[in-house]
Amino acid sequence: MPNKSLQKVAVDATFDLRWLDNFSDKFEVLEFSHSDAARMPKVAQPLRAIIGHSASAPDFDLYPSLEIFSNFGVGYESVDSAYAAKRGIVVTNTPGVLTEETADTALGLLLNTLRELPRAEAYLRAGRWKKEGDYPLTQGTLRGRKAGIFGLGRIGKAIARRLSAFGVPVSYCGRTRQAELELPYFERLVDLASSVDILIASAPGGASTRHAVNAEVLAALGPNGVLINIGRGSVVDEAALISALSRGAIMAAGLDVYENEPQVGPKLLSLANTCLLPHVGSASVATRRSMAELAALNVVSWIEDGKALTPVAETAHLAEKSWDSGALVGKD
Ligand code: A2R
Repeated sequence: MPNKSLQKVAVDATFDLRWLDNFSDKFEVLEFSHSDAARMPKVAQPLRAIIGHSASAPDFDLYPSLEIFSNFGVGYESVDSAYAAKRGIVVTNTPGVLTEETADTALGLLLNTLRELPRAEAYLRAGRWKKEGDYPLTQGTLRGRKAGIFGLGRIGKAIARRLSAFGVPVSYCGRTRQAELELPYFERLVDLASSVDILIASAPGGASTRHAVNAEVLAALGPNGVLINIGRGSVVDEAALISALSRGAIMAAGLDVYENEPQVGPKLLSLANTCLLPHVGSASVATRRSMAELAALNVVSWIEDGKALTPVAETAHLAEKSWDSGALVGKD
């Protein structure tokens, strides 16, 4: 049995340890919140692993012995994985286990936005049905629409499968055409937007997608168009979106993610043609548990077998520990 005091793992306090059977028996677990991360080094050395949500280059530099950063979530743009790669630290994420849940949420959000179902329920609960009569007919409907997906990856494809079952044709935009798919492909987002009346963003965050959905794309989507964002808030230029919604340049928007979470500005909140969710795409007990298990299994597998299970692309070459590396000798 390895010495537990040499198996120090720091875990973000928002991560529910009760989901991880035996995890605390194997490792010395140090819980931290973002505000105490800077104090951690005093107690955390030699730290081997972190399970968390974000890490900058200076964060990584606090921990010279760190071997693995296990990101709780599939999106990892808030982890400086390029710097981690330089330092020889493997970064992992939780792909796959949240795909279907997030796609379900996207379809719910789309229907709620078009058919105003949350507003209709609020109308009933306020006693207005009995007093004022039927809820007004909705301008929005899914019938007769065409959808475009920005970021046709695991989640995007799961959304496309659902849309297909709903009888909605799908096309997509991404950096590369996926030759094995028969769906129409658009290299430019503005061209995708002008050919559909539902635009669904399920692309990752980060510099390469920042404000990809801008005023030009929203204008191309047009006055009958609906925007759904289930990926990352940074992908949409929120000021341009508010302007488009206020002017009727697009019809409506359904958002699960925002530029400055958990702040949602008063302008967005005041617009009647929005359906706003508090980043709940994957937020069921079962799915968060699966994500927690995968995040923890990456750490267990790394420390016990020298293998990271789901490394991110930038650190994929580090996914198998080199046991004869001088830097690692004596750590077990
Ligand atoms: O561009 P491609 O062909 O590599 O396709 C990926 C696309 N994508 C982009 N599209 C346009 N511009 C970019 N700069 C760009 N970077 C990536 O997004 C791929 O089709 C899709 C991402 O798919 P996956 O890697 O399979 O991620 P998954 O599991 O679907 O999650 C998507 C995002 C996460 O990154 C979180 O931000 C959020 O959903 O939960």
